[in-house]
Amino acid sequence: MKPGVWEYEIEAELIHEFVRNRSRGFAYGPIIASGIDSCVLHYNTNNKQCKKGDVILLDVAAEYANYGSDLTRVLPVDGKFTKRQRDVYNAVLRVFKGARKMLVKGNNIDKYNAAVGQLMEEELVKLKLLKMSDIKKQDPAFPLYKKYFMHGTSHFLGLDIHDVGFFHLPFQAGTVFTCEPGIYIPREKIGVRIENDILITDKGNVDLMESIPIEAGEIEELMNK
Ligand SMILES: [Mn+2]
Repeated sequence: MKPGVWEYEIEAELIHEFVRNRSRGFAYGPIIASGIDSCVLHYNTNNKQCKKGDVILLDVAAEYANYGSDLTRVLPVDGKFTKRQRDVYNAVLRVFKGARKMLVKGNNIDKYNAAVGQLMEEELVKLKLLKMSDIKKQDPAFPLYKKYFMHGTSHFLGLDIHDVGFFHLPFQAGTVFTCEPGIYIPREKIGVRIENDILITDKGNVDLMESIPIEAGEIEELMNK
């Protein structure tokens, strides 16, 4: 990962590592999206050269023993986030951590989405993308945060990537959900989504991807080794 690398070259490295570790391949079409395309939710042409100063969003994961996994990370192409990129990254990471805590037995999708939406509103105000005075006046059916975060926070995961499940029932132990908040600002060419897979248990939850670096500093450190 460095300026000048092509998105498909990164794709090639990833499939190589997956297969040599006995995966049968990608769990879904990989999204390797640098620059402005980090804001395109299902970009998958993976056909651009990566530029210094841009972020790159990697929504890529392996299938293993017929089960899917689903992961997203965002890296600075040149190994160092700009101040603004890091601020957006940390905002998404705070929402991720808050959301992850709420993926517990007995909670339900409506309460969960509403609470995540509130966390997102606070972060978007801090990033000066929304004003609290406007949020107070918003139509609850069309919350303003959806301009920057226009997808769901979680879906079921299993044999399929968007697996089937009962969204109207309270969360149950044994379920795996993704947790994937994001903030997308096309005019700044910054799209950040952070995604791990979370297993709900009888006592809280387990982040199945907690060993994969997620803090901005950890990512920069790894890239500059
Ligand atoms: Mn996902």
